[in-house]
Amino acid sequence: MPLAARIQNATLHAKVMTAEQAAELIPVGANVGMSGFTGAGYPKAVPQALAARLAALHAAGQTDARIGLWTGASTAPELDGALAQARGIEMRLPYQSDPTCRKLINAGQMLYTDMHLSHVAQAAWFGFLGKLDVAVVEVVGILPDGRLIPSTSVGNNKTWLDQADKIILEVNLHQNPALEGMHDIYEGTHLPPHRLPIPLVRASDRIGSPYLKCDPTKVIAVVVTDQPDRNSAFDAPSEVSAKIAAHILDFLTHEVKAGRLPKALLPLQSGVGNTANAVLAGISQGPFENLTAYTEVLQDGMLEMLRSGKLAFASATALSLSPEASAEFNGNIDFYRQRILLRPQEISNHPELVRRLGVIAMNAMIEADLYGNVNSTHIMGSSIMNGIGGSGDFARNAYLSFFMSPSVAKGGKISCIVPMVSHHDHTEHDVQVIVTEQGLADLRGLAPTQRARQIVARCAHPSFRPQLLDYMERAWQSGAGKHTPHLLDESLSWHSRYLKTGKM
Ligand code: 0RQ
Repeated sequence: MPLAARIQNATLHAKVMTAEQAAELIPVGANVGMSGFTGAGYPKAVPQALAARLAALHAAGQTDARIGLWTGASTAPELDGALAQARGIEMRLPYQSDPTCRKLINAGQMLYTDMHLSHVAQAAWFGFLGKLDVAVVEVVGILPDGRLIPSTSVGNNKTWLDQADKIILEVNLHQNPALEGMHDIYEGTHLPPHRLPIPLVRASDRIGSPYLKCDPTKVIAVVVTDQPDRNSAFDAPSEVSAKIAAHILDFLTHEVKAGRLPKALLPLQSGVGNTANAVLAGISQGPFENLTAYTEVLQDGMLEMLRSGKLAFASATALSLSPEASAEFNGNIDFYRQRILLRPQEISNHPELVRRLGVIAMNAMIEADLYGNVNSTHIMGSSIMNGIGGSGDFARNAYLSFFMSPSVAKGGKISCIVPMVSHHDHTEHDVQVIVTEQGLADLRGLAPTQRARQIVARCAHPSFRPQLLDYMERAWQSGAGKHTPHLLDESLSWHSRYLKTGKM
């Protein structure tokens, strides 16, 4: 397809320049809102050119040559990786999963605001995050009137384009032009006190336009790229994740029999990673038909379910596909366009909609405690792993909220069931079901001490059960008359005791 077919607006066509020229237009110290969500639809050239420019300024002694970097969620080495390696990020929000970013954040050399993904757009509109100076957004194409065909993720692009003073567009020729029509950009999100109900009652409802609006007078540069999204392949489901999937499948089957779920279940949300992908593979083996998804990331597992017909429709904000799944998606895009809508993340993760639809939320965790509090973000209570992402948006508002992980980490040395979580992301009030390969604890309607018994009996690894039971007994005794008994000194030092003594 010729470039003029991708950039149909003559004024914007005249603004085509190199990534290096465009990067020169981003002021040092600016807050920059970039596209990108779980390795999809991120700008591929300008961030690398900007990283090179900031690195050169550092080398010349300008140690404060950094930007504030806002995105939809995690991106890829060409964006997060390049800017982090150049020491070019002052403040990062709202979610990342890049190894260099993680290292710098945990070393105190990069600031990080870890936010619920549904909150980001409104926080920007409220002015809570400061001024957004520049938007850098990957698109598939530009229409004659300047409207944009979104790419493989929508994320916060609508807000960045609205809010930023200046806009740089990356038109990626590698992205399939047939993505046109697969997006649903809702414009009706007003600020309090003028907010109205969002008119979405089914996962498949279209409530907006397929295009992003963009004021052409704000566009300072258009850069043309031709590169695929950098998504990695998923592992084949491990024995552990297959067992987790089987427990969830049994539970959902039981809930249908008990009349608490319809046969087609309720819209599914699934977190990121191999375990989440394996759980979808498990559900697709189950007896359910005509399923729907209301989720933020569409991974290989869901694509497979769409193809097999198990899943009738999927609403998300991003595609996060392995290279093989991406090839299959592009080869059959007309089929998928009938069955997928990509929306802004403030809609895909919106509490009102998650609650209305009765979403079944399934997210991975780092650890859970005896009472069902969950840590999704911090290793040993202090070091950030990725961030809370959308897990809290879904968990708090879901019809059913699952958290899952293997029962042990680090080759069995660390228990993922602990007396007290070392960092709280999801409180006991938002967690209904905990699942490990050992089993599933249904916490609905239980008091704290009942929850603890279920979690230890069903989810803890046998090698850690005696220690957990010992802790519970002593906490129960010393905490007589208390609602949620704890031995505070011991619970807080659970992991550090292991590291010091080699024993729990
Ligand atoms: O570390 O790679 O160094 O060995 O943590 O653990 O088991 O590979 O788990 O890839 O499924 O990720 C919660 C991090 C799980 C992810 C989390 C160590 C373990 C390993 C990763 P190594 P696994 P997964 C919607 C939903 C938050 C965002 C979210 C996540 C590493 O799912 O980021 O849910 N969630 N978004 O060894 C010490 C423990 C440990 C531990 C694991 N208890 N103690 N280390 N590890 N448990 C999507 C979006 O929001 C975009």
